[in-house]
Amino acid sequence: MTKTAMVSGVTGQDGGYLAKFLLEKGYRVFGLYRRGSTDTFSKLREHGILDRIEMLDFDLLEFSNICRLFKRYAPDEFYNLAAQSFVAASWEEPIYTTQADGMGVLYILEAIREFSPKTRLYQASTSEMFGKVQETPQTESTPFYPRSPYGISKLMAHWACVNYSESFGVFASSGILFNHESPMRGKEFVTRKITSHFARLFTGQTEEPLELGNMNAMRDWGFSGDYVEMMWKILQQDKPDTYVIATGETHTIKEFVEEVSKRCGFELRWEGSGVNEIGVNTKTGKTIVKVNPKFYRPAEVDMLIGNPEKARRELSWKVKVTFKELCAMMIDADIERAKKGTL
Ligand code: NAP
Ligand code: F7E
Repeated sequence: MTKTAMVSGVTGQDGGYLAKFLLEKGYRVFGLYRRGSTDTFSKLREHGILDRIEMLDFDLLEFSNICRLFKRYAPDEFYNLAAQSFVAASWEEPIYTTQADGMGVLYILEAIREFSPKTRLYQASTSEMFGKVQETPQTESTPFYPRSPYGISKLMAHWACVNYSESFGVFASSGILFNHESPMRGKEFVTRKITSHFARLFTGQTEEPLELGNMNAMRDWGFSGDYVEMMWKILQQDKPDTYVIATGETHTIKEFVEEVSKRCGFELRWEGSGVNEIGVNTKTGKTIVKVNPKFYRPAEVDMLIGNPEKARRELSWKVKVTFKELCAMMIDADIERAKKGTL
């Protein structure tokens, strides 16, 4: 029989890759999206899958809507990717972030418990729960220390999944995913902010320098297209569990800039330090990167690096796209878009 999967947050970066992956596996896919005044389906169109997904209205804050979805469709699998996912915004919107990313998950768990107890839930947990890291590298047993309202609300959701599994037998699993990027990444996140700006510099569409915050922060960056397969694998296990998905490598924001810059054929030289640090194109003498303290965070997560040993062992997880390949993939895609006028 055809399996059914619901994907919340289907209009986002991971939603598109996951929906595509599930369609290729033969699933009937319901895409859950929130109605807005503007079109949010562009990523699904770019993936070429919009007409193969059954799109349904969904909002994390609307319990009655969530109950109706489970009552009507009782999907085999539910992937909860919907979230206010931008860490920086979570200090500006801490209450909304907590309602959506924390309470929203409780609504889903309650609806499953009440109306669809056989549904398996995948919850999008995050390395932001490790925040001010208590151990390096981070594993499934590293103590949590979130550093933002986003991290706190995701931690609440994470424990709610563990608790509903233990209390009511709900099949609720979490992937603690470290940063993962792609050409479909939102432009507010640092990697895509860098590649979209460098694509415009490269094609001569701007001469303005790229403004960044803390370039010394370090992240364990993987490719979204690889990580969605792990979400699916996590739900195919015999019992609910938690898995760290990461590459096991970490890089500074500055290294990401350098890699992208090199790919564009720019020679970059760093001058100054702290808020006065700039990146100069040695050929033109122009400043192409500068610091703007406006992008610093009230509390930073300085360094993340995951140990995906459990996923390697139990899910046969292997890193396919390296850091260098990821940078190249993202800048190449943005240069193509810039040339076509679709950036
Ligand atoms: P994303 O691109 O920001 O997508 C978020 C999705 O959630 C969008 O489809 C958005 O819809 C939807 N959404 C936001 N608020 C909603 C609400 N109140 N009700 C219903 N839908 C709502 O995020 P992503 O990078 O794909 O990440 C997917 C999930 O993994 C998120 O939960 C994120 O927190 C988590 N995560 C991401 C990473 C990462 O590095 N990417 C790492 C760990 C965990 P609109 O299109 O309407 O805005
Ligand atoms: O920041 C620094 C910033 O916004 C990465 C989300 O998917 O991954 C993501 O969260 C780092 C931070 O991602 C700028 O201070 C410097 O240290 O790309 P980001 P994030 O906060 O790591 C986790 C795992 C998630 O779960 C989240 O949903 O880059 N940084 N300058 C900057 N960041 C941004 N955005 N913009 C800058 O100008």
